[in-house]
Amino acid sequence: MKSILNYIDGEFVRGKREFADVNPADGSEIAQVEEADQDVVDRAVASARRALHADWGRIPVRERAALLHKIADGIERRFDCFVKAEVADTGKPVTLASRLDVPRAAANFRVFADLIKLAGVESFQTETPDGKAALNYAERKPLGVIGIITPWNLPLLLLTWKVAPALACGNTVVAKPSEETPATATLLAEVMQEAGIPNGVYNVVHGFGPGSAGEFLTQHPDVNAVTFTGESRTGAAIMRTVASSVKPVSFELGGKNAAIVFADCDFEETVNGVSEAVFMNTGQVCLCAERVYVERPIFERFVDGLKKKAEGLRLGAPTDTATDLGPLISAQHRDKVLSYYQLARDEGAAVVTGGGAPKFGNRLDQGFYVQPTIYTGLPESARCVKEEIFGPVCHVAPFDSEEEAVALANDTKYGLAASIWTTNLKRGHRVAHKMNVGITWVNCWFLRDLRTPFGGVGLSGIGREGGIHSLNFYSELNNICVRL
Ligand code: NAD
Ligand code: 6OH
Repeated sequence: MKSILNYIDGEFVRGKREFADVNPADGSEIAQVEEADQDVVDRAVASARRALHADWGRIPVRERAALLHKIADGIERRFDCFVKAEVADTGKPVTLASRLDVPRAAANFRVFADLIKLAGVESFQTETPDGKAALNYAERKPLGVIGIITPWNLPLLLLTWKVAPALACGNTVVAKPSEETPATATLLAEVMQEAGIPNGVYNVVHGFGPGSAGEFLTQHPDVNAVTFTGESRTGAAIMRTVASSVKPVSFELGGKNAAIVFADCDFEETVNGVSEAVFMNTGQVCLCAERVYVERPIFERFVDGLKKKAEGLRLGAPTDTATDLGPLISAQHRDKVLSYYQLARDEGAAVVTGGGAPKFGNRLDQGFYVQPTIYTGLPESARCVKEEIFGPVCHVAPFDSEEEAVALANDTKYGLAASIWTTNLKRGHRVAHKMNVGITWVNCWFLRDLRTPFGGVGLSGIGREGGIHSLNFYSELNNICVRL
């Protein structure tokens, strides 16, 4: 059986305990993962600190950027390996990993390599009371050792989304990938070695959250900042852990995102777009739309169109290029999503399609599949309309006016993303301005430009990453004021 190892100071190291890495498509065991205990995490943090004080923060930006491009080259060279590992760990269709996850991992390194070369700093010429002047300019310094904690839904994409800007800014990192999807973080360590990244710059510790590597890392006194993507509740726990040492945090958390469909939308394009927004990655994307609001004149027709799309999605083996939807990540998550399917019925929903688990009659029956599911008829107060389910499911409700649609979309404690579907661009802009979220798409969804701010309001997160926002989080700015 294959072992997935921690990576510390340029070496692959074991822990004192192991846990199983499971393929969600059939429940089979892929590998044994070496769990990092307190001692292993301490060694990882110490190695990152040594590397910070050695070369990494001081090598010229141009060289650092060139090394980041080499990492991207390495990911591209091992494209098939990364796809295979990601598909086995997550159960996502091979077509999705090839189109989204692995290319984005390489792009994350390329974008931040280029951005750090171009990034300037603020400077101000200040008039002094005696009629003279002073010059203010900010200096960008590494923040230090960054603890990176990431989830299982887009493991490599979300890990590299943080590693790339952190390294670009001269930091060193200790990454703890999700216990469900450990493989690609360790594979990335091999790429780091081949690219010539100095030892200690990129470290990986495997394990769980509380009482394990995640908690050991976030509470470590030598970790200078924590960047986390995952559930809002976990974000709150991490915040409590880092409070006593006042570490800066960047949090990308959950969502209960709305799609607003106006009667004047391009119907076909919108059915396709909303279907993607609800079902991509089996609904396990923080940006997925779980609430769809449709203007009443096209409500029935739209629900029917979305139903046909859902029923046309092929559930199957993730390795099959004909598969549209893979399983959920784990038996536990499957049970959670199925319990929401039951709850929706208990809360009075009408089931448009789905609502259960499929039967394949083969080994996939040991996998964690659920049917793509659409409900209507729930009151806005229903738990299924309020709570993040994180599965291939949405509730569709009608609305009668623009004001009502805005009020419905904003009636949530989350605030990550919204999508608006209309051919009236004036209205598209107007409604977008009223969305209480961090990211609004008009006539598209999950269309990314990595220079743009990315994050959420309310329970959906703290801070923004992307472009200059990432560079600012992963840097300390020292303002220098010189009297002239
Ligand atoms: P999770 O919060 O359960 O786990 C995320 C990571 O945190 C894992 O590595 C886990 O081991 C670690 N962890 C758990 N408890 C911890 C603790 N007390 N201290 C330190 N680390 C701890 O999230 P998940 O189930 O892996 O991912 C799904 C969730 O992530 C959803 O809520 C989804 O919306 C959210 N998400 C948000 C974004 C975003 O950009 N906003 C992106 C992806 C996923
Ligand atoms: C959440 O599941 C998706 C997050 C996506 C990003 O962070 C990104 O940069 O595209």
